[in-house]
Amino acid sequence: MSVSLFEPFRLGDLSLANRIVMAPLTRRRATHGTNAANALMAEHYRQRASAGLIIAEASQISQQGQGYAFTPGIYSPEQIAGWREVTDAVHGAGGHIVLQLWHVGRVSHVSLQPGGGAPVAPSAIATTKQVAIETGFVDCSAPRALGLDEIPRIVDDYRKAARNAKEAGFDGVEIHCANGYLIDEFLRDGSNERTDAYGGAPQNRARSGLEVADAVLEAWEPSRVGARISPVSPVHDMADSDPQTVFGYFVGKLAEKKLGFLHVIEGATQGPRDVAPFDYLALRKSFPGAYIANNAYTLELAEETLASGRADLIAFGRPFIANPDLVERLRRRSPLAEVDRETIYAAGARGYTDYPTLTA
Ligand code: 8OZ
Repeated sequence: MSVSLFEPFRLGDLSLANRIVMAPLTRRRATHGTNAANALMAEHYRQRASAGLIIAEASQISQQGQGYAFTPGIYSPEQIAGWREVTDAVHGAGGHIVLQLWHVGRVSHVSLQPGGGAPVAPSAIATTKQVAIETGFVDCSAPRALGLDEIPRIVDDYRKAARNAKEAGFDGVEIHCANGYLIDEFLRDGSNERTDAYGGAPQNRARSGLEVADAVLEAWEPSRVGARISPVSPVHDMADSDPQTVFGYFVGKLAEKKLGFLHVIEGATQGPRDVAPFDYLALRKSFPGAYIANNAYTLELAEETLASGRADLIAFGRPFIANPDLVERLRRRSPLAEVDRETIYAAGARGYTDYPTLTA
């Protein structure tokens, strides 16, 4: 039985208008000083509300969880109020929107950290990659290894952030377990050399992510909670000796907790899909919730993937930047507008809310 991208999909008790998901896209448009979402962001998301589901950009759960200037947070009253404007705008346009909960781990810089301290990570292993602070790109600062007593405090930050997302009017949350940020750093053995209950065997490396899931599930029905993973992505110097085993274990446990969706970056983040062999279908089969496939999907590959039953929903990231009406353009098989790379992470409306629709 063949399904189309443009057919509705039932995600728990939510009725999504189609199977097209807007992937989370970091755009660094939060209000300077408060890192709160704002009217400009509300307009950006409102323009894209024809997606079946919007996964709003990664949002730090605490100041410690921030790694780039001007990304939005979800831990202060101003930030909750800012996101409320966004969720109202999307709901007013008939869309659905969940928030991605983010702790960057070692991908940060001392200037963004509380008291100018070192970023935190499972182990004191630095990434050679850069982050953007207020003044431009800089090398990530060397991280320090988290003490055992600090992990419950971070889990608690996720618990509060999950509650805040509910207060802000989101339809659910996605736990960011991908791209070399904190939970991913625990999962993969290239960044986790701990010898305590949070390192070593896959069961231990998955522990912090599973504790976070439990905390988030105190605020949300499982059907409204998802997780995003990138099992073989080398982004931020990430590596694992046996990704199939550790991600197989992690996803199996998320399935036991009845999470509503699993969102998988297949291949390299912002890169090729075939970077390393991995059996994504095995993950899909072990997870009874919705499988959202992501990374460089074309219309053709998306249709073929849905038709073959390898995914329930397809997440498009970069195409949504320049095509607010991506759903309509795909439906009409119209050419897609090109992204202006200069304004992806810039400030203001240019390259953010000024991309026209087909009919404009
Ligand atoms: C691009 C720039 C900064 C952050 C991710 C949150 O890759 C991000 C991100 C992407 O998940």
